[in-house]
Amino acid sequence: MKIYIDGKFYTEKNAKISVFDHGLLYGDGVFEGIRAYHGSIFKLEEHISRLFDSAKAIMLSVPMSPLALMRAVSRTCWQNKVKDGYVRLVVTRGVGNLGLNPFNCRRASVIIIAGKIKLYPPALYRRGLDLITVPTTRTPSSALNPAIKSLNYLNNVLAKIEAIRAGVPEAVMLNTQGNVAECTGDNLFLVRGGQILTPPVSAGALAGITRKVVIQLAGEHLGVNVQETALTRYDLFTADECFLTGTAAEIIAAVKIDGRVVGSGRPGAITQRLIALFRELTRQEGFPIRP
Ligand code: PXG
Repeated sequence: MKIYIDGKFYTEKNAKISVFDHGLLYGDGVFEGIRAYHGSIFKLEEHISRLFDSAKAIMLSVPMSPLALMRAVSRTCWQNKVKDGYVRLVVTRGVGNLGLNPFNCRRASVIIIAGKIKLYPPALYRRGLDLITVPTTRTPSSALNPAIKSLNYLNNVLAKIEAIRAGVPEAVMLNTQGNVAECTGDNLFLVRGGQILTPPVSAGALAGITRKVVIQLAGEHLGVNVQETALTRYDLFTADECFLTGTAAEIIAAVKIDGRVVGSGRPGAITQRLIALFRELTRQEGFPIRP
């Protein structure tokens, strides 16, 4: 594997960053998880744009232009012969001293890893997920806005631990008001009476790129206007269908939540249509992988 760090490629063994990088010392940095399908990078511009927004929010100056970054992502895929895979793009605050002042760090570092994606097993896509709501709430936006895709993922990691220890693969996170925010690495949607609902980003969710794609596909192909509205656990329990969206998971049904069977207990019709539409779109568009 060849890993991109600040303009150069390194072998996996030699791809190293300093122990004084504030990305490590303080989780100070931002990232993106991006997918390639059939030799093209899906929604690359949107990912780069969100990365720049996250960086701006934490006053991190990305040391490359958006276009140069897009080309670097493409080159890293090419170098690794990745046609279908996963790209992790990380911008760390860079090397500083042992104090949290980010302004002592000279220059941000850009790291790009292109490899294989770990998926939920295929059987889970056919059957659907079992979810629980967890005690750890999503960080309020007044503390650390969940819209920032930062290297500070402990909030999500704690929720993931709670889910896995309870024997389910993913957690539903609530906000401090008790409304549904999102899952640890996915956005959440419900279907009820033919309507599709999802929490607004302001409830404490990342503005997911897959989420946005699903909203567009539902509008254009199913004639359904997705409603962004506050959702409670009651709404989860009484939904006809539930599904999660994310770059890693793509679209996956949830069929049980806190022990309540969702709808028929199998992936629903609207979920399945969206999965087919999403798959089709990933075949049609993307930023080409080039040397
Ligand atoms: N919420 C959170 C908290 C996320 O981290 C999503 C929603 C979905 O957003 P996108 O833009 O992907 O539709 C995410 C995305 C990983 C990994 O390696 C995590 C994400 C994406 C890809 C890989 O854990 N999180």
